[in-house]
Amino acid sequence: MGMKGILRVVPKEEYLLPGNPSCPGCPASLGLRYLLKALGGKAILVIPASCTSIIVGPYPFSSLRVPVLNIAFAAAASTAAGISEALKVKGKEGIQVVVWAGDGGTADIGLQALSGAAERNSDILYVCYDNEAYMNTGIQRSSLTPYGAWTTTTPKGKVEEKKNLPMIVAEHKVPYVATASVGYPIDLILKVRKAIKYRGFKYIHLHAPCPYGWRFPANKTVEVAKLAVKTGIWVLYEIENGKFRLTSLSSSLIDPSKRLPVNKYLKLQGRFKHLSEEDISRIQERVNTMWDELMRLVKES
Ligand SMILES: Cc1ncc(C[n+]2csc(CCOP(=O)(O)OP(=O)(O)O)c2C)c(N)n1
Ligand SMILES: [Mg+2]
Repeated sequence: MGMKGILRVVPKEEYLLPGNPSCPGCPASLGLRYLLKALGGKAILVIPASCTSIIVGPYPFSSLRVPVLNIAFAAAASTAAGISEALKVKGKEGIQVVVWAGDGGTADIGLQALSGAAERNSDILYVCYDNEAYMNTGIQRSSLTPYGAWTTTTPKGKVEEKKNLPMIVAEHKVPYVATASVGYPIDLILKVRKAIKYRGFKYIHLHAPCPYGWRFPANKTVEVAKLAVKTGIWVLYEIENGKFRLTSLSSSLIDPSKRLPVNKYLKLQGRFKHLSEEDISRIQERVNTMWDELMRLVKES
C-alpha cells in the first residue's frame, strides 16, 4: 500500500485527548497517537510508571479514549499477558492488549516480566518508547542511554554502550520484532498493523527523541528522530518469524556513502555537547561496525 493508501486507512479520530500534561514536543505523546490510530482504538493499554503515566493522568481522569491500567514498574508484561488470557476466556476477540513502556521500564526493571512473556509467547503487543533515560524522574541513565550521553547520573557522559534490546527480544524467537521511530509515522503504523496480525508476542522498539532530556528545542523532535535514522545510528528493521529485513529508509543506507555523518545528529543535542572529536569518531566507528554486522544479517536472510 502506498503512502496515500495508508493515510486513507489511518483513522482521523484522536484517541489521545488534547489538554494532557505532556511537555512541548513530547515524543511519547506522538508515538501514542500513532499507535492508537493504527489500532483504531481497539486496545487495552498497560502502562508502567513513566512519563506516560503522567500524560494519561490520575484516576478517575484519563487523556486516553481506551481502557488503561497503570501498573507497577516491574509487572507490565505479565499483567498484559494475564489480561490477554482473561479476554480469551471471556471469548472477546479483536481487542489488542498493549504494553506501552519506557526504556527504563522495559530494558531495566521490567526486563524479567518481558522475557517471561516473550518466552511463553503471550499474545500481546509490547511497545517500548525509547527516550534513552528515566525522564519522568529527572533524566537518569538507563541501560538504553547511549554511549557518551549526559544524564543527571552520568554528568561526564555515559561510559557504557546502549543495550541492544530488540535483538535480545528477537532471541526469544517470537513471531514479530520491529524497530520504528516517531519521525516516521507511516512506517510505525504499518508495523503496528502487521504486528497485530500475529498471535503471540509482538515487540516494537520505538525511538523517541525527548527535547527535555536530550536538550534540544521542542520543535525539533521529528528532525532529531529523522537524523537518527539518516545517520544510521537508529536502524529501522523488522524480524518476522526469524527473518530479518531492513525497512523504509534504512534499506537505502546499505551503501555507507548514503549515511550522514553521526555528528549531524549528535550536534543538535545538548546531551552530547561535551563530546571530544575522539568520542565522536568512536561513535562513528561503532555505527560503521554495527552496519557491517547488519549486512551479515541481510545476507543470511
Ligand atoms: C519500583 C519503582 N521504582 C522507581 C519508581 C520511580 N519512577 C517512576 S517513573 C520512573 C522513570 C521511568 O523511566 P522510563 O521507563 O524510561 O520512562 P520515561 O519516564 O522516560 O517515560 C521512575 C524511576 C517507581 N515508580 N517504581
Ligand atoms: Mg525513558
